Amino acid sequence: MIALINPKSANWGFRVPNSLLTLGAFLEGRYDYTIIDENLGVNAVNKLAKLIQNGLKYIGITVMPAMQLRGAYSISKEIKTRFPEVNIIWGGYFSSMHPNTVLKSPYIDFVLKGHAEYSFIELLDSLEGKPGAKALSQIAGLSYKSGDTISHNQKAEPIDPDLIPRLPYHKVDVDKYLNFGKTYLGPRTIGYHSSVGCPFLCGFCAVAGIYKGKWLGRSAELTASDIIFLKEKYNIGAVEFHDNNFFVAEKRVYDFAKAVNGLGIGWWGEARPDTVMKFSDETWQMMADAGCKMIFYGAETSNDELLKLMHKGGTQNAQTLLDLAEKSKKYGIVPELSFVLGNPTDNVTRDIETDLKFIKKIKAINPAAEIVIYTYSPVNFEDSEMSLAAKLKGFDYPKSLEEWVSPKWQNFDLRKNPLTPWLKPHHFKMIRNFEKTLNAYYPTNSDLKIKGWKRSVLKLLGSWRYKTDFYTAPYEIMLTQKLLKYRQPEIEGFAQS
Ligand code: B12
Ligand code: SF4
Repeated sequence: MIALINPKSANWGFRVPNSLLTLGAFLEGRYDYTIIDENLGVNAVNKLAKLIQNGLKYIGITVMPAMQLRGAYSISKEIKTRFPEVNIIWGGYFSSMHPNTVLKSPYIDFVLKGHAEYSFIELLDSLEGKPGAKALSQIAGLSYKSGDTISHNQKAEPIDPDLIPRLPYHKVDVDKYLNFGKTYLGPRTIGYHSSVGCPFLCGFCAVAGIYKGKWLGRSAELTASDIIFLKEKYNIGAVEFHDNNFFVAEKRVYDFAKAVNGLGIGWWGEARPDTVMKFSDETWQMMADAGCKMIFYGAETSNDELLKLMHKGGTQNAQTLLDLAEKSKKYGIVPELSFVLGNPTDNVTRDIETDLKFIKKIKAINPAAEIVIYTYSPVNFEDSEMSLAAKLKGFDYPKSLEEWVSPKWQNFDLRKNPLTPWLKPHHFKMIRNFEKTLNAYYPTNSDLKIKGWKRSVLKLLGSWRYKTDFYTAPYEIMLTQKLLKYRQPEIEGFAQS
């Protein structure tokens, strides 16, 4: 028996644990396994302690930064201290980016970096001593330790998504995830992953660091057939495509949209502005007709020079974003534009101010556009100029898991406080005060609780500040935010695309 653990990943929402279901799809018929999801209120340690008494030897934990990392660390620490013979295996983005730091901890035995559909089984076969099993040193993507030495094997290549069988949804209580609440996209929203990687190499993005410009998509036919299955079996009403870049191939998007047109499903995905601006009007129309309600874009900045420093690639520039705002308005597909401010440039204040003005320009063209503002947090992407610039300016990562799970670094992970020495408190205030005013003057459409009079009150409050560019100390807005409990438009956006 193997236990796959999804430590709690957020306070405000969760979706079916696709990372673990994907591993499960390959374990089916080979190893007996169970999925334990702390997002559903289960205490993983208690469950694991019982399973270990009944012979459980292997625990696989999926680890994203922040809250999930904290949970993964405390589960591993408690289990390893009480049951040192159990093997603890970490996978997922955090461990893939920081395998040395993870394995320096006495509580984790193995890290599988990147995609692990096959390597997880190879590791289990090897530990079980199955005939013909590979030696640890031959398993792609594996990092392991012997004594004080940590070894890293060559990288595991992502597999063709068409080879992934339909996920074993029967292993989780799908209804519990679907009943989590109505989203802007519709009722009973499910998360689905239809491609891996991304063809671009943006210097601030964890995806680029892991996939190095590789993208592989599940065919439109298989993707649509899974969605139709989910509609028939679980009556889903909406889909969030969690792909890093769902819209890479126009034909795949068109064919998928055509196949689900008429099902009455709302959907959302992540795209690059320059890619979709090259789509034909026919594709845009098909997307709109088939229920595409909102698209998340990595707008990043209006500074074309900075885009080059970011290695954004493609043909994206400030004009692309203005054209995109216009086009999205025409087809009624809300653009959710994510900006990254506070980059390591020679004039941080000027660059932030320029972007804030630009955001107002976008809103003037398309008031429905949602704006998400992140502050630049370096990712472990050694060959990028941005990472180098960050290091030269005095930034470095924690060297232990204990430090990573401290409140200071948890805020870094959540992009609340990037801890970059060039971003001073006044920069931070400037960004957050603007954001508060913007979200009052234009309350987000995706917050279903803010309707009618609440919207009017907020708009009125934000109005004079927004029109006079005076954002300092917006206490009245902060108080209203507390009273009305409205939120920033960031929940629909998972990644920086
Ligand atoms: C869905 C999602 C979420 C959901 C989680 C939903 C859930 N299950 O409950 C929510 C919304 C909660 C979330 C939150 C956050 N997320 Co998130 N999230 C994603 C997203 C979009 C999809 C993950 C997914 O399901 N992938 C599908 C599966 C099939 O792929 P996979 O996870 O890579 O799994 C494979 C391998 O990694 C490996 N693997 C994974 N787990 C395990 C476990 C074991 C044991 C093994 C052996 C292998 C293994 O094998 C799998 C199959 O090959 C990714 C981006 C992406 N497209 O992957 C970001 C992503 C993982 N998130 C990220 C981040 C930063 C966050 C946040 C910390 C911050 C934020 N502002 O978004 C928050 C944390 C919130 C908190 N309070 O702590 C980053 C991580 C980057 C990094 N530097 O490490 C990503 C990559 C987005 C990005 N591009 O920046 N997220
Ligand atoms: S930021 Fe978006 S486009 Fe750039 S590498 Fe990451 S996922 Fe791809």
